[in-house]
Amino acid sequence: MKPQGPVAFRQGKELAERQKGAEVKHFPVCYPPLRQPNELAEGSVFLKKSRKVCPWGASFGGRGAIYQFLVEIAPCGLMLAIFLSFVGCQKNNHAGSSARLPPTITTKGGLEMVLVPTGSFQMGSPGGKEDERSVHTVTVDSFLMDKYEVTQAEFDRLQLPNPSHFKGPTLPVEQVTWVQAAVYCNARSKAEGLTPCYNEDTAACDFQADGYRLPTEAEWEYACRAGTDSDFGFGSDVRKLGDYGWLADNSSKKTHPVGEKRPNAWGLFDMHGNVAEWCNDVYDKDYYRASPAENPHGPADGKEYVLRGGSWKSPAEALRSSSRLAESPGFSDACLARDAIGFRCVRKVPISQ
Ligand SMILES: [Ca+2]
Repeated sequence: MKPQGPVAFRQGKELAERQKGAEVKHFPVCYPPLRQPNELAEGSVFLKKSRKVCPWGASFGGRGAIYQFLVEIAPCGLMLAIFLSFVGCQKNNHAGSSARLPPTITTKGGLEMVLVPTGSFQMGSPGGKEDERSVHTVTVDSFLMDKYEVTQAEFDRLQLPNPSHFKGPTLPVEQVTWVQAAVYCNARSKAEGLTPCYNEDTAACDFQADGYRLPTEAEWEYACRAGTDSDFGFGSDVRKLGDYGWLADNSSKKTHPVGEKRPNAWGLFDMHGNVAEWCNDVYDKDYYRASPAENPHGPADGKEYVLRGGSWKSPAEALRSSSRLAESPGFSDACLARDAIGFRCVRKVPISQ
């Protein structure tokens, strides 16, 4: 029998097809962590401006973006040597001990990615919300992660429709469904001659493929922590949060160009705030109680996908490294915070590198 994929994906895909070209009529309240006292008023304004939702239709792939490949900048051999050296130094890394930045590469498409080293960390937070409290040791393999949130210029480059509310080439793409994010991943893979990770019919992710995909929830938290075990990637002093991210307190109710705030210890920008970021995992509040210790990929099924990092309209609490959010993949509840939802990509470390 042909696999049908996660319930969440099927619902998102069906909804996207139903709503293609439809007028937005109703925006129910979204998940609590992103709900602010003033958001209902903001949402009312947004409703008047909105015309369409879910521009992704039935077409998952096949977009023939044509552009000239750029040359990989990082010398492969030297980079591998540096990377392996760095990996050896990151085992059991803790707050304050990460002095060296991991290497970065520039992809054929011209984007910078950070070589996140393999390692182990404590996932979750004993003082967090209920779904974070089953703190457990997780080990993840090394991977490449976008240094910045995916921008609207990137969608233009790959000739994909820009779904964003706030327009600007250096702004992160938002109002992007999980499905649209997966479409982007596949398009970016094809444009660089890589094997797409996502099955176009089932949304199943091939983790062995060399193309782009969304990070697992474990990869995301590991990268956000960057060797720390504190509330944020820079420590636990919430007064410093504004130096590292855009949140409700400093965003002036909008997204901001990626990379304007300070990066974390591994050189990743906007892991706290600006746009909340889709992960590859289906969300389950109890998943931590029984998740695998090595490279967990999330539950097999569910109605929502994981969002991480909080956003420009979130309180500080939602920007914590371990804070978990979730949303339906196609905004089936017409989430009020959709203009605060974006993503970044990861990719396997190429053997040749
Ligand atoms: Ca972010």
